[in-house]
Amino acid sequence: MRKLRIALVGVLAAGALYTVGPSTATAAPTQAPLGATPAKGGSAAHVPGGTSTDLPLRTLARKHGLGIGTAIDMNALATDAPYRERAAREFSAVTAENVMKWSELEPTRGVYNWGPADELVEFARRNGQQVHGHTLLWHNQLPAWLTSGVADGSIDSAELRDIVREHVTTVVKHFRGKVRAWDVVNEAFTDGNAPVLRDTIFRQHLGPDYIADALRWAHAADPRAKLFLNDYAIDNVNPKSTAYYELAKQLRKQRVPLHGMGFQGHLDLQYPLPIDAPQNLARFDKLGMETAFTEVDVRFFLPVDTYKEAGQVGSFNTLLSACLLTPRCVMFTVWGFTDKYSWVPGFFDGQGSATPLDENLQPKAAYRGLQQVLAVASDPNSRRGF
Ligand code: 9MR
Repeated sequence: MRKLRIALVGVLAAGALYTVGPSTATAAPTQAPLGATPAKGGSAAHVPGGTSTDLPLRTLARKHGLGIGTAIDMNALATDAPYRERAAREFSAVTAENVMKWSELEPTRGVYNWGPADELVEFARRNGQQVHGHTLLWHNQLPAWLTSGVADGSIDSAELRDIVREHVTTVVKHFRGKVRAWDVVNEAFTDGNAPVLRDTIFRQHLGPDYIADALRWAHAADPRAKLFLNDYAIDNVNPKSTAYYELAKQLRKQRVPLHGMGFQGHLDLQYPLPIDAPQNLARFDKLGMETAFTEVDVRFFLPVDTYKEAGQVGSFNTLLSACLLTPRCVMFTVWGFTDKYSWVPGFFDGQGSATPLDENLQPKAAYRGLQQVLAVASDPNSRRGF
């Protein structure tokens, strides 16, 4: 078997060795198996002669008090038994990739379709997983009755406010006690060097305070749920992440119930590695907030080669390491765990291979890298409370 060992340096564990190349579940271990010291309370003990795949990510993450999550595609969960088994085995948290979005939950005004989301919650319960709720307010995947009603003026600003309050309240109450945390507002800011609140129907008709209002409504509906804002391209310290930092500071000063900041982490090898993610997360942590990577994947232009694979290992682990370095970084979630169902090829022409497992659900170098960092990290932040 072709094997190439590459030393990755930099922000990653300096000098750590990554085995890069085709990997199979039966490959002979090239070094002592990971997690030779079983995680405290861990059930998956070291298997003599076994490979690193014998220790699922959720087991390795337990000693850090860190939730390891994935987005779940409900069609795949319904039809693909190996997908279901992997999802249960590897992850301690799940996020609905689509079925908790407004267009899915309320396709017809006043008629809620809870079925698929309830199935996910039940799957999580059976497998001892937490549910990360995604998402209450987003300018995408809104129901057509809502967007067309606002557009043609049949829903005016006062009515929209009532509808939004009702939606937030109904959804959060429905899942009360079953959803650990909510992405209350998703992708509220514009991109670029001078981010402002996006010109969504919420911003237009409810005013800039719609974020504070939504947080208060969600908190009233489930006082125990952790309430997050969530966005992409904010992994580094940059104008957009700073806009969130300023907003979070202000909201918390006003005692608005904002508890967490979600960093999506959709990375692309053609852009710089977000190496100041630790400093970025630290400033939110200092505000007393939880942080989380909520939608991590690492895309690149196909075909796959060894260098891109190595770059992908580094990208995943830059974010994972930033999370481990942050006392209240509670969760590291991938946006799909297998290339079989990833959203990436459908959205970015020519790109793909963005998740830790290949299309046959076999571990890639990226998966091995996550295992290694979880196994070797000496982490003083094990009381994250996930
Ligand atoms: O992965 C989701 C894909 O299946 C949907 O078609 C798409 C619709 O906009 O949303 C994707 O998930 C997005 C997430 O909800 C918010 N952050 C960006 C994600 C990728 O687009």
